[in-house]
Amino acid sequence: MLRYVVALCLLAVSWAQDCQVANIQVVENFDRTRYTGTWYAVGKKDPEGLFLLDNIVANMVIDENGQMTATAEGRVIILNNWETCARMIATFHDTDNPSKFKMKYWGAAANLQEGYDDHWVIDTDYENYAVHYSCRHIDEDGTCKDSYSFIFSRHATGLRPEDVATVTQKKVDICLLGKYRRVPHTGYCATAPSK
Ligand code: DAO
Repeated sequence: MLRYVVALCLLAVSWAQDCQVANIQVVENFDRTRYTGTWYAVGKKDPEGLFLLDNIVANMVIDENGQMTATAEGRVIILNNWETCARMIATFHDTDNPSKFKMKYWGAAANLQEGYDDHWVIDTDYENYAVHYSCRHIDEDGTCKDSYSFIFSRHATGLRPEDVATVTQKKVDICLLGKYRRVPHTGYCATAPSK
């Protein structure tokens, strides 16, 4: 029996580290109601052709049909060199996994990015942190060729010290450790012209 448990553990560890998108583990028993409200991006791994730079805040809502939607904002530079606060809208489409959504997003105004990305909730305690993951392009070997990931916090100041180890382990699990940058919150979107 012990041998089976050890073998299963080893299998789980190797799955977590083979960087196959298909093997990435997401949070269990995801509760979309508890996920609603304001999340501050405090860390970000950028995709190719990065869009949101900093001051990134998302507000998750559940509409009358039970569908998860969001508004989000963040500082961007568009049209070569024009800095503005992008106000974005997103709707989340359910998949057969309750922690894995497809996210359709667009700008409140023209010239902003739009798309249809994965939105996977890797982990969250709902009250302090959430680790998000999106793979835009899976490589031929099953690893992700173009991903982005937000580390969300309920606190604009960052993660609580007691959550750092958990979040770091999740970064390892999704093969993105060392690829994040800190996302500052300076109040830019409170004063900037919006697009
Ligand atoms: O910033 O480079 C990037 C990619 C992010 C694009 C997604 C913007 C949509 C905002 C909605 C986020 C809600 C979690």
